[in-house]
Amino acid sequence: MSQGPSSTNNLYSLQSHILSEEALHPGASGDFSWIVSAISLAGKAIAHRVRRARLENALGEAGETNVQGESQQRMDVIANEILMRCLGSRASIAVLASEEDEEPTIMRRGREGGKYCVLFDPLDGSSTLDANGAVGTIFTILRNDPLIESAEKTICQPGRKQIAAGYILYGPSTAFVITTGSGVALFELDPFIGSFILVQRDIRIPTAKRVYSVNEAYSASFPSGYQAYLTWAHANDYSSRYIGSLCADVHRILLSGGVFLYPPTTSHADGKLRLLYEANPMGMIVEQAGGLSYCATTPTLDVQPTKLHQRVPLVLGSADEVRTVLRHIEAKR
Ligand code: P6P
Repeated sequence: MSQGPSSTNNLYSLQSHILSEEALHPGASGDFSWIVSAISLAGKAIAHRVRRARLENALGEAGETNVQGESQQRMDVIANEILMRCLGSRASIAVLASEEDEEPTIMRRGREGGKYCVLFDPLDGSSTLDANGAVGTIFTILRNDPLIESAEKTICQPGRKQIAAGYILYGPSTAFVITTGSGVALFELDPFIGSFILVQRDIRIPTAKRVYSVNEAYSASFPSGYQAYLTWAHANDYSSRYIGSLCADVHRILLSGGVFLYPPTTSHADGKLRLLYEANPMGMIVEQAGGLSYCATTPTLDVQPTKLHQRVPLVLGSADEVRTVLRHIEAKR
């Protein structure tokens, strides 16, 4: 993590952080910094629209079903459009891919340039917006390979190859969490100056915390190893916290520890969460903060993706807590 000013007494913005990270890479062109800057701009614009959504009658369903077979919320469409408009103008982007779009959007291929691919879930958890719940934008940045013809093949890279990952959580405050592979930094939006201000650098997840986060309504259909873990947790004074919005559940675990589980269920035999733009970015953040992230018994970041909207089971959080879940899964294999 770059040695910028201490986060306690100086005003240190996301922009300053990006530029100081860039300075660590001699010869950096600034293309990557421009992309993070575009995501920051999109985050501010989406935060504004999320906060005004009820006043502007922008809540509820858009009347369409997305590629996931889920009913699209109007705010999903608005957030997706904002991200496309902010990122589309960056010359360094070859491919954009969104949870909301069936196919990747090819911006530049082959000799047209474009060093990076950006994948995102524009507004994860948007169905909780009607109840004023916290929602988030999840993003990941990959290198482009101009020699690979297919855009989908280009972005199907294991999570270990991500060069940056993060999320923007629209809650009581707007939090911007990012890692570029050397620790995790937390910024908070100061709406009065319109900047994301550094509040914590190099976040470390507590190695243990007796809190699990899972939708227990589906537990009867969980594989037996996950059921055995829950039975063990119930007998060992664990408490449960589940918001049902991935960014909010992960943010709580990042700051105070615990373990998040989304096991295979009857309706989602491979798990519900998407590998490329949900599990991988969250997995990189959690690993960079000293935690663990697994898809069944494989480290999330080692899973080889095969398609853009591929779903996976997910267990992530405090290292000791994830190991306890894995022990129960292994014992029932
Ligand atoms: P369930 C939101 O729809 C989401 O994709 C994630 O944000 C969240 O972790 C999960 O689904 C919640 O799923 O089945 O518990 O409602």
